[in-house]
Amino acid sequence: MKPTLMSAAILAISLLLGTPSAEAHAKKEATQPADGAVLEISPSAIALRFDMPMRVTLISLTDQDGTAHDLTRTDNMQPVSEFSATPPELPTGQYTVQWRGLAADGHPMQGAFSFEISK
Ligand SMILES: [Cu+2]
Repeated sequence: MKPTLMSAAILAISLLLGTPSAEAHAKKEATQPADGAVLEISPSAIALRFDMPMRVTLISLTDQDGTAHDLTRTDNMQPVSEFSATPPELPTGQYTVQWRGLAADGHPMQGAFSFEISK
């Protein structure tokens, strides 16, 4: 086959097989605080940046005892590339943020990250 035909054939096959999941589309690009961060003060925001708009359907912040801390959202449940929510003043401890979302391409996504507040 000529190279162009070969490319076309490979493209057709990959379209038939579909896109490999999770890796190929929207992913969490960065978080605030960064995953594994050790902070000296309570963070002013809990934020996630995505490479395509994401409707965040659920986000939770829990401490080392499993106690949930309410986050105040500002996204109105709309798809956003930059999600941000405000936590209450948090005491020292270890925290985990868990989220679920629906990407603009229709794929459900989820993830988690952790940080610590240590004085
Ligand atoms: Cu996707």
